[in-house]
Amino acid sequence: MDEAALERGRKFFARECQFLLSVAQLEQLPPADLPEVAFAGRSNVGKSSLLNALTNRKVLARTSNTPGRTQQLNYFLIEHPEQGSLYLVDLPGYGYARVSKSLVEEWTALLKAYLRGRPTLRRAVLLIDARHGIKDSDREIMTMLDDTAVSYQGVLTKADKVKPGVLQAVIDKTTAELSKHVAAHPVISVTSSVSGLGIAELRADLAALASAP
Ligand SMILES: Nc1nc2c(ncn2[C@@H]2O[C@H](COP(=O)(O)OP(=O)(O)O)[C@@H](O)[C@H]2O)c(=O)[nH]1
Ligand SMILES: [Mg+2]
Repeated sequence: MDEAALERGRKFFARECQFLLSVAQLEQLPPADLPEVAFAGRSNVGKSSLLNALTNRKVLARTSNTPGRTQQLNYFLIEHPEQGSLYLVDLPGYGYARVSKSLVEEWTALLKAYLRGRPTLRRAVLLIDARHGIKDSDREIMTMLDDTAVSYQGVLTKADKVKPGVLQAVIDKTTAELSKHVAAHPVISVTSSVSGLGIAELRADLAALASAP
C-alpha cells in the first residue's frame, strides 16, 4: 500500500472518535447524512479490540468476556476537516450459543432491516478469528450481505495467536471462500490488535470511505 494512503489513514484515525449513540430500533438511527462502515463478527472475535486499535483508544468500545450481551448498534463518529467524516458502527456480536432463540431472531431482524435500508452504508467489515476461520454463523451474515448488496471486506483477527505457516493456510482458505461471494472484496486484511499488524493498512482502507467535507 502506498505511503500517502497510509498517512491519510493515520491522520484520519488520529482524530477524536466520538461515541454518538446506541441504537436498539431502526427509528433511532442517526440521519443518513454521512457514509458509514459497520463492523460485524462473532462474539469474542476481537471486534472491540480492533475498534480500539484503529482509533488509538483503550476504552472506546469496551472489551468484554461476556459475549452476546450487546444487542445494539453503537455509533461512533470521526470528523476530519479535510478528509471528511465517517460513522463507525459496532454491530452486535453473533454466534453465541447461549443466547435465547428469540433474542437471536430479534437481532437478525434488526440487522437485516439495517443492512437493507441504510443507503449510506458504504462497507461492512467482517471480522473472522484467524484461529478458527469462517464459521457457519459467519456464512449466514455473508449471505445476508450478498442478498442486501452491501459490499464487505474480510478481516482476520488475532493473527498473533497463529503460527506463520498455519496463518497462510487460513488466509488462503478464507480468501478462496470469500472470492465466491459477489459482495465480498477479493483481498482480506490480516490484523492483530495486540501486535498492531495490519492496523495502519485497515485505517487507510476505511479513511478512503469518508465523505468529502
Ligand atoms: N492475542 C490476541 N487477543 C485478542 C486480540 N483481539 C482481541 N483479543 C482478545 O480476545 C478477547 C475478545 O476480545 P473483544 O475485543 O472483547 O471481542 P468482541 O467480543 O468481538 O468485542 C479478549 O480477551 C481480547 O483481549 C488480538 O489481536 N490478539
Ligand atoms: Mg465487543
